[in-house]
Amino acid sequence: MEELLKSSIIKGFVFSVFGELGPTPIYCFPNYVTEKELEELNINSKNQEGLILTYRDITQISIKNLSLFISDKTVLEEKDLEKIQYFAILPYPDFGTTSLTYFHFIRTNPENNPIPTSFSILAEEKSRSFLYNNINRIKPVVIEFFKVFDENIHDSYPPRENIEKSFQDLLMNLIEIEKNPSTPITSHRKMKILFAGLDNSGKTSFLLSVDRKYSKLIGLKPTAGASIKSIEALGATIFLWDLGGQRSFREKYIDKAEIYLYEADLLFYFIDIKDKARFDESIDYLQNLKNVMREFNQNTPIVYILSKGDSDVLDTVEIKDNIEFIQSELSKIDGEVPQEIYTTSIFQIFTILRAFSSGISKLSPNRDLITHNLKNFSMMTNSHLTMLLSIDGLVLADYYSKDAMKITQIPKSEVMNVFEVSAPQFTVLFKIFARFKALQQNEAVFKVSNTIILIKRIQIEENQMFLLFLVDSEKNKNKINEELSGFLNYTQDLLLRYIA
Ligand SMILES: Nc1nc2c(ncn2[C@@H]2O[C@H](COP(=O)(O)OP(=O)(O)OP(=O)(O)O)[C@@H](O)[C@H]2O)c(=O)[nH]1
Ligand SMILES: [Mg+2]
Repeated sequence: MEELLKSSIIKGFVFSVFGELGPTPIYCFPNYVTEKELEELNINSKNQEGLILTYRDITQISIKNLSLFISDKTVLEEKDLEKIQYFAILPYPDFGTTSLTYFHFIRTNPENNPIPTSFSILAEEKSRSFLYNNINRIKPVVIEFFKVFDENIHDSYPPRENIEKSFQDLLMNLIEIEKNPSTPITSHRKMKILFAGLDNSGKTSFLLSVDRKYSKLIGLKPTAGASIKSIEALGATIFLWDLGGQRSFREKYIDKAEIYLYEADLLFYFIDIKDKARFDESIDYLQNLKNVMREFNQNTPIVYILSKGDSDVLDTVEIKDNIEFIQSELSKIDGEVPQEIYTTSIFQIFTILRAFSSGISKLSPNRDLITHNLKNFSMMTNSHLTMLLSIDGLVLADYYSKDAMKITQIPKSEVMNVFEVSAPQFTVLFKIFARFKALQQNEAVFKVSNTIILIKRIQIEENQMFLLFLVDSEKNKNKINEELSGFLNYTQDLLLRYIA
């Protein structure tokens, strides 16, 4: 096993539980070294290729992992605990590794409470794109492994020798994935996002809006073939492929799918909501794209954009019928109404940013655990609604309480929309005022009828982000300030590895 770890970009495993004495490492591969052994290793330092961890190191890893997971102050129903499972990608700069960590509860015997556990697959930091790009293949392997593993844990943990073979089998399964990764392993994560849909469906306009180059929106020409641009976001390079939608180009994408559609991390599919005459043609094209992508065995998530939903037409019977028709057509293809459908309009730039950020967040393995922490933080600080936004106004995570609807008197179906659409505008206001030094502190307060919207600027290493809160009164600020550093402490690493 030690030799296998040396040859792989996977450098080690650490399994820990939250036991009676707090976070405790149980199994570690390669085995940890004692301080004395470490000294000897340092003296004749030829044996340095593998990961060398002391007991203190693996205790540090357990503490870091488990404090992230059980930051939960809310008492969950016991039966729910066993359903909870998260994956997250976390940095361990001290050991030159990045982990894919699996969190779940195990029940050692029926009388005891489920125990929180963490299992970290430590990979070389410079090869961490492997974890991001293959996470959907790694996840089922790990979940299957623990189904069997959990069965064998009763009142005590079997000795390491007895269990090493099963961890070795797990490692071999992961090495199989490493041998034919879905994307070449690089030191910098690169992503490919496709923008497809018929000609004139609004793809290029959407992209220009994302780019904030509003002035270029007038007099757009149809896109000839694929136009590729890249943006840097949250530490990754994201390539945006605008696939011009005229028929001849569409045929080319399908014929040369290995260039255009291969290795796509995400697809935005556009349907012009006003152009009923072409709905069938558009659904056919979508079906073709999906068929080809299925052949590549890539599970590319799709975000549907119903474009040209300008506010003056959105409430008309015609457009409502069109939206309903498209939803039912899409559910015929997918087996259910897809979750990610956004109506956008270039006249409301924030509808576009919101759809875009929902797509980006789909690329983050850490989103679920961040959301979990944000919920916890919101409950502790009595915030009815909380959002975490990137400096560009992308919504990285959000939380809504039932009270949010009552207080704002916005109907349930609308409250999320209203805030997701308006939150980025608050960050823009904040930035404008900050430039004029109108803001003394890193926060701003907006009074909206009898509620308060509080915006705080936060710093996560070199990245600035915003937190937006909906609270009853300014008094909540104290509680928020008290709890903020704790929240940032256990969320920081998740944010640093959000997508890259
Ligand atoms: N009213 C309205 N018009 C829009 C909207 N989005 C795009 N348009 C218009 O639709 C037309 C086509 O938009 P494009 O963005 O060029 O469409 P495309 O999908 O890139 O087209 P191809 O490059 O040929 O595939 C332009 O005249 C845009 O101004 C919208 O939200 N509302
Ligand atoms: Mg175009």
